[in-house]
Amino acid sequence: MQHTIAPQTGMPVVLGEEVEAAVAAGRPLVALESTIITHGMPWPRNVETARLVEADIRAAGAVPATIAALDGKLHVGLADGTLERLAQAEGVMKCSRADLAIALASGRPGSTTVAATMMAAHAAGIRVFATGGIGGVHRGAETSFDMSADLDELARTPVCVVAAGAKALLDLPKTLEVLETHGVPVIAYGQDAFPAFWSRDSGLAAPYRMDTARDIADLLDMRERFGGHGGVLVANPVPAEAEIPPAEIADAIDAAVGQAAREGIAGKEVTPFILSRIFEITGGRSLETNIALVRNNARLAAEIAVALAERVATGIR
Ligand code: PSU
Ligand code: MN
Repeated sequence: MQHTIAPQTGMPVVLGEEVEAAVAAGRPLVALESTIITHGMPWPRNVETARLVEADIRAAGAVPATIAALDGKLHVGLADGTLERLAQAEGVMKCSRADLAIALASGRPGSTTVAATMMAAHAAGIRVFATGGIGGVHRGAETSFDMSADLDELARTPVCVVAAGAKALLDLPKTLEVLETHGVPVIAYGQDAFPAFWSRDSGLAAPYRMDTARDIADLLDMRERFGGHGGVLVANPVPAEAEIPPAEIADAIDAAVGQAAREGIAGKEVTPFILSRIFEITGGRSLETNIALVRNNARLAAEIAVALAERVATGIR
């Protein structure tokens, strides 16, 4: 049985059965986005990856909550058949903050980006969210003004996003500057450098470094005590054996970004276009790296969620 809850936000949220039980029992939960399924990876690797990621989270002792807009409701926790239909469907709306109410009001199916997934996770009371990479400030943003709504959402919504940094197709120094301006703590996990999605090291130092999930849980608890301020970005480097070194991915990125500009790709089409071009140019290697890093992020997010639940259980606050 699924129930519609009435969260503070008033969003029409439906919790999946397993998610509802976990929320009620205070068990650790990890939110997952669905744009990576509908717009980030090709069928059938998209649904295979979504299932692996959910299994990784369960193996680490937490409950996965994949989020999507369906039939005018924001579903938090998808049954396996629903996940598969979403992964195969044509014409699914890519929903960031601007699109979510349009999908919900019209009843059209919509997948959620980092921004929209943060909104839904917060409405459902989920504090940790795993994804691949966040959207950021695009190269050439000084003329195009293309900055992902993910950055704004991190500024306002108190959810911890675990990502492999931001893609090197973005302008990473500007992305870090905007996060700092918006008061978003950026923590590199287990290293000093800010990771660059397919590569472990962007060449930029991360503002902070933490080495354990416990330390991150301590930070999240402290931040929540400030009263509902924005999110935290945990930047978890791709596992070494799956990384594509910066010099090897750089040409593919330049070619894809250049083609997007020449073809006049704009708005929400930019990120999916560039990702699929890089997939083609690298002969599919970028997808293998993407899958490895998402799974790695899911495992760390689950550890953080477990550490948070333990703090509540032992009364540390
Ligand atoms: N990273 C990926 N695949 C993706 C995305 C990121 O490897 O599909 C998606 C995420 O949902 C992210 C979104 O929130 O792209 C950012 O899009 P935009 O730049 O239009 O905000
Ligand atoms: Mn954009």
